[in-house]
Amino acid sequence: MNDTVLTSWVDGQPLSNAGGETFAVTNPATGKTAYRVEQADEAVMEAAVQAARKGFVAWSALSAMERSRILRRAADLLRERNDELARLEVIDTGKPWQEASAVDVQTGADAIEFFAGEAPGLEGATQDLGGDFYYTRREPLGICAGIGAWNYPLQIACWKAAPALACGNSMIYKPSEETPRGAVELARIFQEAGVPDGVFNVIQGDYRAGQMLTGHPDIAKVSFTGESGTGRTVMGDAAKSLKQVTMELGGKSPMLVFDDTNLDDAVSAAMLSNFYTQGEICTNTTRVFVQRSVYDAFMERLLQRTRDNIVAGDPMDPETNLGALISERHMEKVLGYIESAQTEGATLAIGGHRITDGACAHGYFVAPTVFTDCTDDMTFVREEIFGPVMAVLVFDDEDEAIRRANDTDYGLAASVFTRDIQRAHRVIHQLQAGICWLNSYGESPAEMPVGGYKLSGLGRENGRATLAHYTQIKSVYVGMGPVEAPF
Ligand code: TXE
Repeated sequence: MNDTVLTSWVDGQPLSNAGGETFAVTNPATGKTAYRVEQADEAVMEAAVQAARKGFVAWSALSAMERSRILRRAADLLRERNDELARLEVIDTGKPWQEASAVDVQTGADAIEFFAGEAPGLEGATQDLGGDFYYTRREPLGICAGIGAWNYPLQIACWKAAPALACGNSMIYKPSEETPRGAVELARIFQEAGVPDGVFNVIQGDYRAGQMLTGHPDIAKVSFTGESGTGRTVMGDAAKSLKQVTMELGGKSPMLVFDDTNLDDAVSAAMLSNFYTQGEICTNTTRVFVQRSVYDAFMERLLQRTRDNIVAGDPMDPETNLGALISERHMEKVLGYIESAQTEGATLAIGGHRITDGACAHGYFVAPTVFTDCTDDMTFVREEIFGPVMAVLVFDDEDEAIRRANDTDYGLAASVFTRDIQRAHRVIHQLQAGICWLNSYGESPAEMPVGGYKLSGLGRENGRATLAHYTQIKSVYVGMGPVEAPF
């Protein structure tokens, strides 16, 4: 694969830059260059805007039913090609095959199918005003930009394209420079499904390509997925031309394990929300608060299952359930947090090191890591690590747990484990988080809106609520009589 160069995809075909600048994409599991990609330049960006403008005219002129039929075909094509698309995601992300083949493509296709179904239901309202009347129209915004993160490349592209296109908009999408390929595969599938050329375009590159999107006056909206710090920069740049924004940002989410819960379920959720996708999931509940009376039993189960049930290795091996972190730089960042946890006094219960044996020899693998004796003020307890590093904390009573869980600038997700139904809802309703799980973790169906409170974001993705972020309401007042005037 090393000799192929991936380009941007504009107006239904590959488009090269003028200067020939390229960057390498590394396979995180092998540390080797998988392929090279061209950095989009101003000319590519301008061509993408022209194409998106043309595509918008054609696409928004179709009826919602016509758009719906085409998007449903795209969802079917994604599912038909699940395995080949999942393999590409594994090469780009280093995540295990057993995840990519079961989750990444499916959840992308689900979102496209969901919003294809919502499109024909988009409607305005009308009200009789005693003779005169008004009606409203839900109109598309025009050209929308999407900027993606690297942990779920194809899914994130689908979650942004689905509502945008269902509502009649066109899109210019920039995937993360770490994982450029999924978005181009999606563009090809949209074309094959019947989406007119120019409706979904992909520009490749690092933050410079992202800045071309946030700064372009003809782009009406930016939907961003990434770190909270980057999100604030993106929102600031988008504000200059008053673009609407959706921000899906970082988190440092809590899990509360009360003494009456099924501990095996709680341990499953704690492991899912720290080790699945090797901890590179924004909604991860990485602060695990356990009620004191069940702490020993919880820890015994957690450490036994972490010791016995996690298989790090070649991500394409179906047995592997812990893959490689996205890059050497990110691995060093995660190892740095592990170091700081120990210097700040936390006890390393398991893991804490890079894995380099066998198939992991040249990849960026970090062992599943659990710290105990943690305090809320420790750096690794307050900051997002985005790696397989769990902080276990102990609490005594409900009010203390809620106060400590909310003691963060983030507000993305939370999960609560208890069999007491009144306590469950009483606690969940007090947690400052936009995505909450009760006796579960991680499920994110296309029907359910997701998004953060506080520094974890603005707006929502998935669910009917998201349609509001991709349409604008026009009110039309109809005068049925003479225009009365004092002049
Ligand atoms: O983010 P980065 P990453 C978050 C997750 C973590 C982060 C990891 O919590 O914090 O994403 O992804 C582009 N102007 N979520 O490291 O570095 C950059 O090229 C315009 C939350 O990729 O912020 C990339 O395409 N664009 C999410 C994208 O921004 C810029 C779920 C993100 O880069 C730019 C998944 C700039 N100035 C991950 N700088 C959720 N909440 O759902 C960078 N980019």
